[in-house]
Amino acid sequence: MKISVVKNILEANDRIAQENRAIFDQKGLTVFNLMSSPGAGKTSLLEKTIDALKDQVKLGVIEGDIQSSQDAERIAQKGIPVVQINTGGACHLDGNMIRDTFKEFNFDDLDLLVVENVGNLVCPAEFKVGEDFKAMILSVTEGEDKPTKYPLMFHESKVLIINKIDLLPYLDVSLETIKKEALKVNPHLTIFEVSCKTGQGLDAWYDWLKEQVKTGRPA
Ligand SMILES: Nc1nc2c(ncn2[C@@H]2O[C@H](COP(=O)(O)OP(=O)(O)OP(=O)(O)O)[C@@H](O)[C@H]2O)c(=O)[nH]1
Ligand SMILES: [Mg+2]
Repeated sequence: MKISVVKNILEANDRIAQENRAIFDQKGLTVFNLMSSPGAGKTSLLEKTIDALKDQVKLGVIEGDIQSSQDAERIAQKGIPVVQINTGGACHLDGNMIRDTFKEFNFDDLDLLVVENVGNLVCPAEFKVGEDFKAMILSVTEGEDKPTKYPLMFHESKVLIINKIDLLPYLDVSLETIKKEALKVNPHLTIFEVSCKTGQGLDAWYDWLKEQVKTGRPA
């Protein structure tokens, strides 16, 4: 009985996500859903990405947090449109929450909409919001075993951004092992190794993302 209730919730969410997706497609908007554990560097990556791309790509951001608007305030300082969702306890964003923000944006003025999900390594991966793809961040401080212990997010993501590589000299963690374990869960992952602190590795991420925006838009 319980299983069927969960299934119904996910099916209802999938329908709403599909409707969102149809609107994004109509507007030629590329949308990605950025997920990670709390503190892995989602907002830091967005701040860097906005600084690097804002003259070339018209960006908007939806921030998801259980409470507070601190991340939205960080993004607003960059001068781009941002809406904060407070889930009030829920550990993920869903299609309905995303749809509720649409009135706050002018999609005709945007190329790329990024959804920063609630910091959580499990729940956000279960829910579609109408995105073109999911991207996740794993920071090296989280350890080598995370792909094996929390496989769903790795499985659902198109991109894995391994962040905080500036800290590797201080940790007993192997980047090669993290990558090997992640690729065991999902051999199709595109992987970037970056530091949002030093900027190392970010150019490759920016180039890849620009390409997604270009190819994601109708001719
Ligand atoms: N050393 C180091 N610290 C980083 C790096 N990226 C982010 N941080 C720090 O990690 C902390 C969390 O970064 P955020 O960008 O707020 O992480 P988040 O994933 O958005 O966090 P939530 O939204 O709360 O889940 C901050 O203190 C950042 O300065 C990095 O590459 N290296
Ligand atoms: Mg954040």
